[in-house]
Amino acid sequence: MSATSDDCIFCTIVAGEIPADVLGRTEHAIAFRDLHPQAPFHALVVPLDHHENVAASAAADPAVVGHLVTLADTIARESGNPDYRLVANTGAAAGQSVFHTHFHVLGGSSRMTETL
Ligand code: DGP
Repeated sequence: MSATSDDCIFCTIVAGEIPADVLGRTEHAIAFRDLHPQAPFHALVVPLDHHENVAASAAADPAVVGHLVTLADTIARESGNPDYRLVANTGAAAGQSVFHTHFHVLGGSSRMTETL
């Protein structure tokens, strides 16, 4: 496990070194709007500690996944989206482009994008 990775864009957001539209933050995780939204509501929930995907985070500390799901539910409800999808792409062939654990939180329409 490593707490941060020098070349990771989400680590730079966690550190406050580049701006993000932050929707919530806990001692374990941060939530911010996706730069390229694929649904009317599209946020990312990201653990503060760097791991390459959700399985690696779960292996290091299973509670982290619970923290991410709880933060996702909080920001979805607070933004008026009690119905939402959580998506965790794992591996490049599955569409993962940022190799720091994250869930997409998608809401705001009946389909909530089926392509992610
Ligand atoms: P994935 O392809 O599943 O790894 O999702 C990565 C998402 O991260 C993608 O939807 C775009 C988003 N993203 C990439 N760089 C940035 C950034 O600098 N800021 C924000 N807010 N989102 C980013």
